[in-house]
Amino acid sequence: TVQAAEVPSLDKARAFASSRHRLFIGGAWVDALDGQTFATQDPATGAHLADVAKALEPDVDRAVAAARAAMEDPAWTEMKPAMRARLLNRLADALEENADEFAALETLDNGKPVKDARFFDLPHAIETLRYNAGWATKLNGESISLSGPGTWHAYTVREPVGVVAQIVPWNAPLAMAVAKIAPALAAGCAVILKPAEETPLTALRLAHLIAGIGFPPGVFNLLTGFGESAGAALTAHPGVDKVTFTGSTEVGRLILRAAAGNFKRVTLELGGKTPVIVLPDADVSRAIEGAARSIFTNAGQVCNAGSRLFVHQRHFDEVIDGVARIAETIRIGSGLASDTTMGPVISAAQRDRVQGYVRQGIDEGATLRSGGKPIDGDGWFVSPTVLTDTEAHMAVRREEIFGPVLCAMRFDDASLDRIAAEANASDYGLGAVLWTNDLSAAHRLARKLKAGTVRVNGGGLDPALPFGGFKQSGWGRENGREGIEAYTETKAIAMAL
Ligand code: TXE
Repeated sequence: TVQAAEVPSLDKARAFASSRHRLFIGGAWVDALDGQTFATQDPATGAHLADVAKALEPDVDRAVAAARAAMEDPAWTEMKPAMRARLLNRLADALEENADEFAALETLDNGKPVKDARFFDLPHAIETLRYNAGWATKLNGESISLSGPGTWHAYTVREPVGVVAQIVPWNAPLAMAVAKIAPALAAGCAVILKPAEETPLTALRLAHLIAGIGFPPGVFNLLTGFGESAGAALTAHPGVDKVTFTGSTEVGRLILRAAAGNFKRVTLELGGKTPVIVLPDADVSRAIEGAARSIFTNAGQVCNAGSRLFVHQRHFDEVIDGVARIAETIRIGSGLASDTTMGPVISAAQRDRVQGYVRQGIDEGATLRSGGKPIDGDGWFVSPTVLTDTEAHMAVRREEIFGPVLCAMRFDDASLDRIAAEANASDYGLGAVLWTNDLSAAHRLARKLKAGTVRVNGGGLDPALPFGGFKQSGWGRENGREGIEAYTETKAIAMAL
């Protein structure tokens, strides 16, 4: 048992979790129309955590109607951009004031170590709100020179795309929700957020903050519910202008099909199989630490987790020994315990899926270097695992495992082209990480990799840095200028003088 005193605001978070949860539509808290609810569990114990309203198609209709009304309401459509910025900054302040409670709630709901929630997810969400608040006043068009001076006056403006359905997953529930809400609201859109059914609590708590900030009714709506019902109804709804989604590649495909009905704009952040490449001149101790962090953070449930490790043969044994040693010192347990460095995975199904991949990898000839053993007991835990001798055709090398499982490979004095070809041998193209001190090799290799983000010698996530994938890792980019411009339509206005 974890003492509440150890985790600031845990009592508050528990009280919120067990309170009555409803849908937030048109500025009011309402029950689902047919009154249904569903239960969520604490992944560290498997115990009941919360009962949440279950939105179905008629609730989706209500939320879309409220959001459409907001897009006709001058209180929103004629609000000065500077005021939108102020509201987002107020929300950032409110999140900051309640950061301890949000972190505790995220840990109860998702399982991650509370320190990670408090010192990564929360600051990232707060910074994302402030970053996008800054864009609200800077979404300008261009003046365009058409043929012949004095004959045309032509310019572009950026208008909000309209009603946006935002569907987020469970691995970083608050940070992902905010990464979608912040640019949409900064651009002047109306939002319907659907958190993952596994982790609705921080989105619900955030909606309580939003309700007190001063956004006109219907600008932000929250539907808790399941993907195949609420999510599918949102993505097919003719009243929705854009869908932004983070989740599995499989559901990404379903969303594209559903969106085709009225040609919704679509942004997709899907899976990844990020290669981590350690070149001969790398700082080996930093590379070891970075490679381990890249795959074991959040129990590997990160879309750009470094799940394929390519190490030059000169350092292979040292790097694998180092990563395996780190794996063995990881303390697995409840995210609420102060010494835990890896929490549970999100569900029993996810635990079984990850274990299944490890077994399949070993059956296909991979060598188990560390971890790999099931962890019995309550809660859904997986041990950090390192596999070597993996081959390009194996499922563990090709498919996204979304767990703390690293596949390691050695390479000899291959050319950068060969290394790039091996790293690019994937349907995914989300991220890539290089460890090297050779500036020229770093930049040449970075240009050869088919990945949305290439990090050299570390470097993290930032709301200013575009994030998204090549190939089957998705469509479009979040964050940065591109991220907010994706919530706008460009209108060209041309006048004959
Ligand atoms: O994802 P889903 P799941 C990957 C990861 C993981 C696997 C399965 O490999 O092991 O996906 O996870 C909503 N229409 N990622 O099954 O189903 C759902 O309610 C509309 C990578 O949990 O994609 C939830 O809100 N929405 C990833 C969200 O989609 C639908 C993060 C994600 O769930 C829907 C998560 C439908 N038909 C999983 N079906 C990343 N890129 O970070 C489901 N949803």
